[in-house]
Amino acid sequence: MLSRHLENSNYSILVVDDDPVSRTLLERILKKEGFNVITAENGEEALKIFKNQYIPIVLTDWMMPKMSGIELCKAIRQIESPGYVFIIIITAKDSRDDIVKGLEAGADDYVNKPFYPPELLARIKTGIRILELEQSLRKANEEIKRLSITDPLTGCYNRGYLMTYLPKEVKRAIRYSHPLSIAITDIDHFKSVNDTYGHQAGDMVLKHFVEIIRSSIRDGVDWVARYGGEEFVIVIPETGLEDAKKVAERLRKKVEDTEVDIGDGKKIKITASFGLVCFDPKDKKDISIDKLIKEADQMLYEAKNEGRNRVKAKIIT
Ligand code: GH3
Ligand code: MG
Ligand code: MG
Repeated sequence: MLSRHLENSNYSILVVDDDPVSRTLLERILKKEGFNVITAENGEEALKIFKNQYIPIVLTDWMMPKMSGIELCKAIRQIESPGYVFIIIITAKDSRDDIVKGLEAGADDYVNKPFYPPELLARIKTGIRILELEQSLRKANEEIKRLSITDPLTGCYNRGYLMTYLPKEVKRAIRYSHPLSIAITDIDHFKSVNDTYGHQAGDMVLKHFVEIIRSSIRDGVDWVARYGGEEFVIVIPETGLEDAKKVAERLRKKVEDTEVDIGDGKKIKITASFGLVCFDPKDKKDISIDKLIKEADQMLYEAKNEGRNRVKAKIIT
């Protein structure tokens, strides 16, 4: 009894009825079961409440002034909510055609007036089962979506995300006429880390490297994606070449200065090279992702050639 009460208290129910006696009766029954109850006198008022807050269960009368239960059902189904809304129509109408009409308007279930409280509560319980199922599906979908864009080793975005979202960054840069900088960074002599300390140590270095990048870029604006083995692309929106150079230089320095714990009490130092490019819509109308990456790759190649552990940068013209 007590645990059911606690569970029910997780659910709010919107009771919509123009008749104060029915409304109060419903409210009393539901509150006794532990539910949070919110009441409204007609569909219009209910919709206003609903638009301000997601309420998972709605019990509504059919015939009401201003907005009927049927219209309310239809309106609720048009709203995008963070979860499913289970709607029960409580009505004196009980012809088969009325029932069909109610269900077609978007109701999940109906109860005849005068209602038998245990039946109503049992139907609400059915609704809760559906709501729980929907929530767990929603969570599972979110997790799948998260995994599909994440590099499992380092936790940063993967190449698929990069190829989907970098074009959006370019479009946004063009739309607002703001510069966009990107850097490709690659750990120097990483193969020798693997060869000397083993693949597992190499993995720890990769994780550490990404951690440094993530903790040093603007949260929610700049982002990093794994482009290939030990190559990462850092996207720095709304940033011109000079400021982006400072970002890359700061990262380079931090990588150089930080020791990486590779287990067994061993610590090593690494360095990385950076190829940085800036696309400025003021100088150039448009750019393909291929070209953007290719140009950054070229800069990275030069940074490697000139001795590694450095930033090479240019404006794309
Ligand atoms: P450079 O300074 O020219 O970049 O030399 P490098 O040795 O870093 O470059 P190279 O591209 O020859 O080596 C990259 C190495 O990265 C080879 C590959 O085995 C290793 N690698 C790629 N992905 C992973 C990974 O997920 N974990 C580990 N441990 N190593 C990886
Ligand atoms: Mg390398
Ligand atoms: Mg490489």
